Amino acid sequence: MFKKILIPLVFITIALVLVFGCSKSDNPFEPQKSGFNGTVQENLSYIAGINPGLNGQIQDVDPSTSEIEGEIEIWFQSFMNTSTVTATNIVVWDTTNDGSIQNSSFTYYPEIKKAVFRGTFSDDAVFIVTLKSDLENQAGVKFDGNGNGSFDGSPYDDYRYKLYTGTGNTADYDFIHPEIEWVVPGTENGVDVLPLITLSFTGSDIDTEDLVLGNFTLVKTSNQVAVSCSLIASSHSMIVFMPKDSIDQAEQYTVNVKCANVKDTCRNVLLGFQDDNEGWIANIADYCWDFVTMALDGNHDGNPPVVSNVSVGIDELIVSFNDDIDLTTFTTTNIRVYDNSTGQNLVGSIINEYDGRGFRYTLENAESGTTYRLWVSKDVKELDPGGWYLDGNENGVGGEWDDDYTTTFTL
Ligand SMILES: [Ca+2]
Ligand SMILES: [Ca+2]
Ligand SMILES: [Ca+2]
Ligand SMILES: [Ca+2]
Repeated sequence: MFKKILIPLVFITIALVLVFGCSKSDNPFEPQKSGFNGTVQENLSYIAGINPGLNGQIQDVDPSTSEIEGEIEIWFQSFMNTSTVTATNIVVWDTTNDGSIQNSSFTYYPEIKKAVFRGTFSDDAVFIVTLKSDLENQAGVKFDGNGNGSFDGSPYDDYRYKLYTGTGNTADYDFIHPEIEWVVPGTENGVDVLPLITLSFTGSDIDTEDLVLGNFTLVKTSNQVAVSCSLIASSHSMIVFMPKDSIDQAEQYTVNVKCANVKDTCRNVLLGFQDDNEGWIANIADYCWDFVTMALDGNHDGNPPVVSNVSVGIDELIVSFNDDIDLTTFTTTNIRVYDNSTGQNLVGSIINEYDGRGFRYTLENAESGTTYRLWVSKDVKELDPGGWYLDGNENGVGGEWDDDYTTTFTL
């Protein structure tokens, strides 16, 4: 009797090691076991074990036939809502033959929290087991496969893993979403008027059929008019395209990538820029960035203004810019000085510099020893011919959401 109990226990322990011992990086759908405290999703760790384990081999339980009669077992930690533990929510797919499993049956044993999938599996193939996020335990808790602490539904919160038969290689199939690794030109100015626009992708497995100009567009930022482009090259890791004709000098352009339309060869969707996206969620946002072309003659100016110097004079803060500023933008809305610790506004007057490239902020209300913060809005604008908004983060493109300028000073 003792032996009978012990064997399944040992078996589950082995299965646990197989489930949880696998490299997490290869399986972004593994449910999160930690973090997101205080959220509904924190108790999702209700897979106790699987057999075969992650990337394991499906055994032939009937060697007397040439087919592979196999069994996939899944143990849950929680008592499940039995109406959700169905063949609809636990799906097995043959990726090698792009089909479902022959002669399949599905059984759930609620008293021991175990689900069993049986069927005739093709030999030398790779299979994906998908545990859909609609599976829930008796408390109504569902999967959080993408590990973001919120319920995004299937397929985003599904949990998937791979199995194989014979010579099938589970490494042939991955669940890793590609990201944009780098772009050229980046967010910058001085860009050639006939630029080669290049994007590099992680993973080196982008489906080149998705690398079409319908998914990668260039528009003039001011009027959103599309620029006609030519596809120069594409590969599993890169796309290069360029305008058919020279674009305008000293103008801002926006590159837009329809990430949701770009997938890798295993149908994983492009998420956006590397480490700077929301993960695998519904409605993946387009990725876009701006650049400014070079000025080819003296009648044009392709350089957004930046703050070139801030210094404390006698009773005044002296702020200089590197270009002629539209002085009507030096307003109390666009320029403020705060007490850095209390956030209280320091009342003062704005006096325009005679050279048109700066202002002074009077400090008659400032107190010695106190640290203040100067804030200049991105809405401060230079005069024509540039007419650019402030480039507070000094990346060569003005007026971006994070182009306000701030600095602190102590009297
Ligand atoms: Ca057999
Ligand atoms: Ca989620
Ligand atoms: Ca300028
Ligand atoms: Ca900027």
